[in-house]
Amino acid sequence: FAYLLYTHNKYTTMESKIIFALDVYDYNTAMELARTVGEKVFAIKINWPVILENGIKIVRDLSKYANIICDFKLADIDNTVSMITTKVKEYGGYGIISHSFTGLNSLKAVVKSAGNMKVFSVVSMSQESYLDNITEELIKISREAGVYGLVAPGNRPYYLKKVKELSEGLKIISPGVGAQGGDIVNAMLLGSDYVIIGRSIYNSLDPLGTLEGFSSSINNKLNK
Ligand code: NUP
Repeated sequence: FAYLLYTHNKYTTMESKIIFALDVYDYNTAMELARTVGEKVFAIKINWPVILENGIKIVRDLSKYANIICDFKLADIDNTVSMITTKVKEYGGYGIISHSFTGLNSLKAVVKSAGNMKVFSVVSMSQESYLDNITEELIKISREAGVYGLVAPGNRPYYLKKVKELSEGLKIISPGVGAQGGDIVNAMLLGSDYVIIGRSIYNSLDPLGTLEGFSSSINNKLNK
């Protein structure tokens, strides 16, 4: 338990507005990227690629360098989402991402098993083909379930703005910046609290420099 407390927040720059999406397969590559950028980001978000290759234990290993958010996009019955969430907590996850279209009971089960972990629910996606017709209801369900934050697209301004208007103080984290065409400053101005950036950073020749470039573009434009 003490180990978990120690790893949480120890190294991460809480002021950073960037969540790094670490979508690689290879263990050493993942650890090296985490070591390089961990101190400069709010959190590192991992997804199925790195888990399928390495197993859940990598959450604990990566937690040495940053808060880890597990983007598992849970979408199942209450018992199954509880079992998955419990495992993520056991391995020191900082946060977990769940879908919300499965409804209140399922999302409540995630929040309950998450304990101190932050739960973020997807209410709109960066994929243009996402079915946005129930976004308003998804936000309502999310609030009722007691999630910490919402996932809303940083590359689709209309939907990001709409989510922000209905979010009532829930944190908004936004993918879609960089490789998917979204602009970091626009996303922040429209209401994202944190932007999620993957390929633009890990595919660049200088991941740390690229990350710092994103950070300074926020600081330059938003602090004026
Ligand atoms: O709507 C979403 N869009 C999206 O890209 C919800 C997500 N969770 N993501 C994830 O964010 C996606 O799976 C990937 O891990 C990251 C974006 O990465 P990139 O496009 O910056 O490389």
